[in-house]
Parts: sequence; structure tokens; C-alpha cells
Amino acid sequence: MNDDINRARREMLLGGAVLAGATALLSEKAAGAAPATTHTWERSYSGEPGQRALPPGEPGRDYTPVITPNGSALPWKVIDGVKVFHLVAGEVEHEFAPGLTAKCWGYNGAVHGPTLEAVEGDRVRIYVSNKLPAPTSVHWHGVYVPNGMDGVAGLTQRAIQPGETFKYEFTFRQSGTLMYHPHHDEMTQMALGMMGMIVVHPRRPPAGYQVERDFAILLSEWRIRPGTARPDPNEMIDFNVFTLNAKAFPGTSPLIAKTGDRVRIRFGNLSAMDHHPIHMHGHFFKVTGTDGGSIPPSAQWPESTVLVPAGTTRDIELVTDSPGDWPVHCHMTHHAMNQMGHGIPNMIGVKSGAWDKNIGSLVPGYMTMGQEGMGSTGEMRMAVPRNSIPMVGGQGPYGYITMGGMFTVLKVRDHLVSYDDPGNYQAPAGSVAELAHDADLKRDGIRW
Ligand SMILES: [Cu+2]
Repeated sequence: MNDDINRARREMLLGGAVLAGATALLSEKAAGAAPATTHTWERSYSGEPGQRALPPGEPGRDYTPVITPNGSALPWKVIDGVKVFHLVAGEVEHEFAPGLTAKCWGYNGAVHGPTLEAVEGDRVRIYVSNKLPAPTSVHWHGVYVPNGMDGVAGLTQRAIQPGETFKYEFTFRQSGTLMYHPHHDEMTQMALGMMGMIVVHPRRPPAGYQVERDFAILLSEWRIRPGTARPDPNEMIDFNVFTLNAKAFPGTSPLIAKTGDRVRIRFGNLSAMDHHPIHMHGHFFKVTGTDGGSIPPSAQWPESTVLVPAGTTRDIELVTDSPGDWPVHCHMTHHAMNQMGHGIPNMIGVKSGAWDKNIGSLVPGYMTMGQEGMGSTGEMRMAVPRNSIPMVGGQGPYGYITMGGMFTVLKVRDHLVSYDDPGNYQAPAGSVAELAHDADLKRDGIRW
């Protein structure tokens, strides 16, 4: 059984390996018969440095750059045919949403780090400078690297000490959605924000690879006690800030597309402890790839929610077919809110009138909260500890949006002159849910 799988896998992989030059793994006969059903062009690895790199891929010619909402791409330059990148680890004052900032750790002055983008076959040299007060390392999650480039402090390299710059160098021998993060004091450094996305485009894109909109979104979670200045890396369960590219709604940028656009969203999840089922309204999509590579079309099926487990990536693809403002959010309801006051008593249904009056005589201004739920808490802008956003959502065209956290909006429009934020959706008259008229109730026999 395993032999069959391994043989099938080798044949599949070799189909792409022809591009890279021959490998000694399989005979030419097998190579000729192998179907090219995968983005992976070269999987066998026989040493570094310098082998099998292809000319550096260029944006516009070899790929359409991805969009990192609320983020940026890591700049590079080509030196002697090698793409050279530079990551600088350091402390960053980061705003999660208006009202909440914290001292985090990130790269190049950003939380999370910029997206590293390349093309299959690119040779890359990545310098990592450490401006942190602690040692660190960078692991290239999902990337086929020589063992010594794997970035696991203690196991495959010594840790990068404060003030040092290390050099990583390898050739991308695959395409897909990958990630980077420290593999030294992971609990602390990732809880403080040190992570980023890697997008490697296929050298020979298969049919359907090109899309109009290609987004990269990294999911993470934090414990920031209201009023404190730093995320708490010791938290194991009770996270209270949930982010898309380190932003909580209403700090998240919307995703803009035209009706009929082909859209890819690459989700990565480097949360400490949680999986995130990301749900999209108004559309279906297919899951087309993971951090292990692309998924053949025959193995894809339609979904409206994709579970992104901790430590994985999931690519989804769709065609936008319906204009509007469509939520994209984690379906764990506590992940679509901000700094909920966990541990408070359940007050649903409590009649607190006399109680409020009595306590009010002792504590001026006292008011019991939560008898009808929490929906109004953010809108009321209750007095909260400085530097905190408990329950805060955002203003929508019809009222207050009571979600926060892992929530953003896919804005689809029939006509766009640019992909700048087009503002709120103007729904056609008569197409919005509204108060039922008496005539409707009478006609349909609705009584209550
Ligand atoms: Cu979630």
C-alpha cells in the first residue's frame, strides 16, 4: 500500500522535475509517463549550495503579486542571480484597532512581518538581524530546505544572539502558501507577533492559477489584559484578541473585488492554541492548497467555511458572483469579538431594577450590564480601561456591527475603477430586509 503511494507520488513529482533538469531518482521512461498534475517541480534534494536555481522570477512577467491586507511585501534585490531579502527582528508598537496598541515583537517595524514572495526555482538569500533583547531564529514553515537552513535553534543552528545577523540561503523547490516564524522560545516570540507569510508562485502556472485578486491573511490570537502594554505569552486558553494580519475589526482592511473576479485567499494560522473556521457569506469556494502543496481539482469540493488548523495554511478560490458587502469571519463566536470580559457572571434574563436602585444609592452611577446580552456594550462606548477595546465592533450603514476580532468584509461591486475601498454597498431598492408591512402580515396570515 505504502509502496503504491510512494510510487505514485514519485511519478507525480517527477512530471514537474523535467523542468528543473534531470534527477537521478527515476528512469526517463517513468518520467515520460508521469502526469504533470502538481505545482511541485522538484522534490528530490541532493545538496546545497547553488544547484538548480532558475533565473529570478519577476513580478508582472512570472506572477501577479499577492495583496497582504494591512501588511506589505518584503522588498528584495537581485545580486548575482540570487534574490536577497533582509528581515530585522525587533520590538514594534502595534495598533490592533483604534483604541488598542501594544508593544509587540515583529520584523522590519511591522507586526506581523512582511510577506516574503518568490517564484519556484528562485535562489534566495535571507539575512536575519536580531534587534530583540533575546536570541531568536527563523524557521521556514513548510519549505523544503537543507536541514541546516531549517531555523530550529539548538537543533539545526545556534540561536541568533541580540546584535547578530545570520544568513539563510536556499532554493525554493516548490510553490504554495507557506509561513515563517521563530523556532526559539516559540511560546513567547510567536505570542508577541513574530510571524509572516511566504508565497511561492509556480514557475509554470497551471491552468486557472492566474486570478484577479490574490490575498494573504495570517490568523493569530493574543492575550492582552485591558489596560496593559504588552501581550501576555503565558496565556494558554483565554485569548481575547483575535486578528487577521494582526488587526482586529474594525481595524481590518476590507477585501475589494469586482463581480466576476477570480479571487484567491491564502489563510495561514500561527495561533498559539486555536483552529479557526473561516466563513464567507454569499459565496462558495474550493480549498485548492495547503502548506503541503496544491490539491488536484478532482479532490476539491465546495465549502463556505474552511477550517484553518493551527500551524497550517489553506488556499481558497472562488469567483465573486454577487455584489454586496459580504462578511468573512471566524465562526468561533468568541473569536469574532474584542477583549470580551471573560469570567463575568451570566446576567441574561436578570431583572435588576430594584437592585440597581439599591446599589446606586451606595455606588453613584452603578448599572448592571448584560441582562439582554452584550450587543449594545461596544456601541455605548462604556468607560473602559485605558488602551482596551472590550466588545468594540464598528459602525455599519444600518447600525452598529457587533462583531470584532477575526472579521473583515469582502466588498464585491459590479463596476469599479480601482480596487480602493468603494465604501458601503448601495443595495437596490426593495432588496434589503425591513419591517414587515401590515398588508404583508395580513396577506400571509402572520399573527403573534
Ligand atoms: Cu477562530
